[in-house]
Amino acid sequence: MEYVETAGVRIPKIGLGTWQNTGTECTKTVEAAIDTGYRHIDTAQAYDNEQAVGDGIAQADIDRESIFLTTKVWRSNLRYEDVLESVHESLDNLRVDYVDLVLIHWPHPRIPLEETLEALSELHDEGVVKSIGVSNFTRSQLEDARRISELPIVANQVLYHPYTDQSELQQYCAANGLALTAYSPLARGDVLSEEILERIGRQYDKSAAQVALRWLIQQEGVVAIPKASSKSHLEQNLNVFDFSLTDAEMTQIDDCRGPLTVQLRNRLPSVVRHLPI
Ligand code: 1BO
Repeated sequence: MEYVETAGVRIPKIGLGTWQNTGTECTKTVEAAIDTGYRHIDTAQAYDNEQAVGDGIAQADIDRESIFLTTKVWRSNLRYEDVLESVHESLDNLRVDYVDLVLIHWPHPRIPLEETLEALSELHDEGVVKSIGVSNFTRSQLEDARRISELPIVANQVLYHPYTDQSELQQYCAANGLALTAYSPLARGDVLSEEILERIGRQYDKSAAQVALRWLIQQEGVVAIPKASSKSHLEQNLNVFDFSLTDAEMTQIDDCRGPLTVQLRNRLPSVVRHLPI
């Protein structure tokens, strides 16, 4: 495993994304992922799967300290007291004494960041939150968070895959030593039949998915959290540290834009970001 190191925090470059994976299926996936070698698990209170994730961690043969565990506070819970309550509820759901990273899941246009960040800082002082970050923040929102926060903002988690352009945010994060975590790194399966990725993959005996993940983690500061449920996909997604893409291949993938439907779907986070709830 390789890591992104930021403000004294070591984040495994490949983690397990659990968005839209719930119940027993989620528990089995988390347990299988840990058995396969994953040491980074990503959940959120809004995913409605924290208990299932906690069960998976409990059932796996692993010490809690060996896992980098992230959860998120949903945007309707960003008032001071609500943050405290939400994180404590997450700890109960997950049945852990602390989480390694808590993210503000989406920015809220009407709740001051000062209030949310102060609550996160209190949770850090309490010892139940080891580090904090944000998700779905634009560069300017991220700059505000960094300016306001007493604690380092260690990561911004955003939609990022070969059909999105996050180059400006990636450069900003790299220049300032933050992790940029890519959710839906395989574009919900849309990149699996991308001809450019398949062609590059043939040179290395890798799948399109592995090339897409490699393209992400080969960029400075980038972490990817692909979702998978079968043992073979879990293994494949983790097996991306034994080859490197050339600069020319990285550029070819930078230039992929994908079908129009995917391009339109990629605009969703920026639309949702401005909704009050
Ligand atoms: C609405 C959830 C997006 C990924 O965390």
